[in-house]
Amino acid sequence: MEPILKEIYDGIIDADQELVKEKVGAALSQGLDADTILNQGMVSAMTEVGRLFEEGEYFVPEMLICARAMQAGLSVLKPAMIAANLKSVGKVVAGTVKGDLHDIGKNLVCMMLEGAAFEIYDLGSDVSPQAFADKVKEVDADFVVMSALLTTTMPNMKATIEVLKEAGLRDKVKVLVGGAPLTTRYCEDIGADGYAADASRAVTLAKSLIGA
Ligand code: B1M
Repeated sequence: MEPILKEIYDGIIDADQELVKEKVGAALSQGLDADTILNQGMVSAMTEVGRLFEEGEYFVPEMLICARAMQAGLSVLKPAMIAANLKSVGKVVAGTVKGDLHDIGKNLVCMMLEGAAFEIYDLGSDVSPQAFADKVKEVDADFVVMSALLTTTMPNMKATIEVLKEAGLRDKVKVLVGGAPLTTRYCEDIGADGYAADASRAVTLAKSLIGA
């Protein structure tokens, strides 16, 4: 690996936002292409962060600050990515379901998916079923990612799936769900395509569903 890519990789794992921004800028100045910087320097680092989380070495706070360092680097890289016309792996419409204001986990999932080259349309929190469906139609999405942290708002995931069905959009998208009170069983019961327990697993799941 190029030394500058290793510095970006280590910077993300150490959650050093300023260093990551500086080194991504330096890598671009050295003539490295956006694809190489993204995949070798950044996505691989987030994969390692996910592994450290799954092994119990990193916890949510570490994962969150590493994701912020990744986002900081992406803000520098984004113009070059657009210029290089990097193909996104898939379009994701994401949000926390209606009635639910918890957005930290959903933001983390969005950051990790964005880091894995998914194109994110983040609708925020308290998102109505109709708003999900409207955005899916507008951007021709490949995925709907829903988060719920309250047992009382979990049923709004099913309501969203129903609206997608009524709009004739259900077969065009993969519906992924997550959030602390969710289970695989609940995911199956409401007819979603997959459940992920955390942000790292959400990336693995989304990639597996499109064979990426
Ligand atoms: Co509230 N809250 N909260 N809260 N809050 C919980 C969820 C609660 C468990 C606390 C408790 O009682 N122990 C409880 C829910 C009980 C229940 O329903 N069974 C609760 C309650 C009751 C409430 C209120 C009703 C309190 C009140 O007003 N009386 C109220 C509801 C407001 C509303 O939403 N309408 C409320 C409000 C709030 C705050 C606004 C103060 C704040 C949220 C701020 C924000 O998000 N911007 C808040 C917080 C911070 C929490 C706790 C303490 C922390 C949640 C969090 O951010 N965790 C929470 C207790 C807890 O979870 N320990 C609690 C960190 C985050 C990174 O984890 O969101 O689980 P998490 O996301 C993980 C995974 O779940 C997964 O990946 C993430 C990262 O690995 N994941 C997905 C999440 N979404 C995914 C989607 C996917 C895949 C994976 O799609 C594929």
